[in-house]
Amino acid sequence: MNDKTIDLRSDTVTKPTLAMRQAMAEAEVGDDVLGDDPTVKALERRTAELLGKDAAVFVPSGTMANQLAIRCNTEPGDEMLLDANAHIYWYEAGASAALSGVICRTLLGVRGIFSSADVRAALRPIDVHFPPTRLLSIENTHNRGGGSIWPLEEIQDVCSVARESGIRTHLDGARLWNASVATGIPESEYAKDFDSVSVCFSKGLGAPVGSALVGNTEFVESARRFRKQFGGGMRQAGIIASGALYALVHHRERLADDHENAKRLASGLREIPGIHVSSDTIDTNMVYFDVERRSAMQLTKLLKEMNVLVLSTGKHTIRAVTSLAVDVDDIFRTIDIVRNVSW
Ligand code: TLP
Repeated sequence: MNDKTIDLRSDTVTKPTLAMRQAMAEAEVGDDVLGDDPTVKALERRTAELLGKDAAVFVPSGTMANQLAIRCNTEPGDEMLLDANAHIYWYEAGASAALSGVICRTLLGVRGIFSSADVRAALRPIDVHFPPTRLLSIENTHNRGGGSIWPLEEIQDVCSVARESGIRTHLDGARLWNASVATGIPESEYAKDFDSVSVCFSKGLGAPVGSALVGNTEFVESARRFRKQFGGGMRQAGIIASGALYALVHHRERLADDHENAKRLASGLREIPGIHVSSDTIDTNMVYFDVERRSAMQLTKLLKEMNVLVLSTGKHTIRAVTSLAVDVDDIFRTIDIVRNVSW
């Protein structure tokens, strides 16, 4: 038996390559809280350029980038509009309430994508009873939406409704790189309509640690203050920023391979009786599927015994994510193993 573990739990499981480790070992560093780390500065400059914004701030995680954006764009008691399946709503441990005192109002999107009509419908008159709606957040690609990509026109529409209504806008772009590689639309084009954008280096790009928050100069200055307040000021962070910079330069284009592998996996799974792939289209690197005969927990356990790791995300739903941790052979092996254990 081939005993390599195939890890499809997330694209966060990727490990730094030898060349990336080399770059990290050689990174020039300084005290970043004091503004002295040249590698962090280089990463921030490059990220801001790619996103077409004035500035960027390097942070330890995507969660911190999103939460800083919420803190900077709102005041306690404000309301934020976001999709009911947004990462910020599901997976950030209630941080928007705990750290920013913000109440979430959810919109029911399709695969994470809602419309400008949904935003309009959520708007209320200014009234002493209502929490002021101050922020609109979207996620692109959308994780629980199945790695779905927001159409650019929809983004422009929802952002223009927000702007007309004096609502600020944030993009959770943890996997914006995937959207750009899949559509050929540059990250800067996707980012254009937003006041703030978070991006991650530690997902499909394969860096061990790190995310960034981008926006205009004033916004990023305020994010730096809150980063310190949230405990995210790092010292010789150039070591990890160097891995992120390496990933940005060398691993963006190869995300297309992950997208091909996700399509391969979905089409193999579709052939298996009792397995239903949640969506007809696989936009990027995620495959969600439902299992008929067993609970998702049971199947996850059986697959683990066969060295295939996936995540159960619902009673009968499983998520498999492709990344540089898996190759084509792993995908075909996974399909065979699922076929053998799912019945
Ligand atoms: N997502 C993780 C888990 O938290 C679910 C994963 O394995 O997919 N935005 C989006 C859209 C994300 O998917 C994630 C991570 C984050 C933000 C947060 O990033 P980190 O984990 O760096 O805090």
